[in-house]
Amino acid sequence: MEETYIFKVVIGGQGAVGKTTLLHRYLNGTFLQNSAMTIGVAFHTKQINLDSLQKKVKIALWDLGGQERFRFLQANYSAGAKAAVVFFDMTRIGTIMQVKDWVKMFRSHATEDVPIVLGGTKLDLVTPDELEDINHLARETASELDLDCYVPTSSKNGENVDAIFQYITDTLIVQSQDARATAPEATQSVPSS
Ligand SMILES: Nc1nc2c(ncn2[C@@H]2O[C@H](COP(=O)(O)OP(=O)(O)OP(=O)(O)O)[C@@H](O)[C@H]2O)c(=O)[nH]1
Ligand SMILES: [Mg+2]
Repeated sequence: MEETYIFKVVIGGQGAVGKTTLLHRYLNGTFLQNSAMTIGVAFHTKQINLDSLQKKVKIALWDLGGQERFRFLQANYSAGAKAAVVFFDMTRIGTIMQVKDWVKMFRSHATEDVPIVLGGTKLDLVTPDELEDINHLARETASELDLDCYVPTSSKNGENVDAIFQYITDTLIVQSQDARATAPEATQSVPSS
């Protein structure tokens, strides 16, 4: 019988770093040239069929508006998340300074051990020289904050966009299977007809 897994994934990061544009690329496969600021929060779902495992994964993606004024919503909407991605803008390196606050918020409102990916955006706009320094700082940040991994992305050409969600899906499937092995009633999967 085919099983369906449902996972909530929250997307954070300072305003205008490119969260909505990245989700648009992931969901529609195109670059959104002039994305409007997200007012509050936006919600999307994506279904992935894992034919080889006879499983379906539905990810509920919560795109959190990054502007300071939505801070009160960001925490509320993080509850129950099974994974998170925090983005910074590789062309505005200062945006990496806010990553720590997002991580802290996700760990206190989702779970302490929620898997968190650090994502860099706008890779298409940085030179190879700049990239070296940016990658160095990003890896340092990921290690200091004990994040799962760092992935530089471009929503313009699609580089590494799918890779982020592939990582998350793989991680959550493995976690669910581990959870089922030790406590069958704690699994996140629901049977489908
Ligand atoms: N060249 C380039 N531009 C990008 C990329 N990602 C995002 N942008 C641009 O960056 C701007 C901001 O992107 P958004 O996706 O709206 O940013 P956001 O993080 O959702 O912002 P908030 O909703 O305010 O939190 C838009 O003009 C995008 O076109 C990218 O990978 N490459
Ligand atoms: Mg947005």
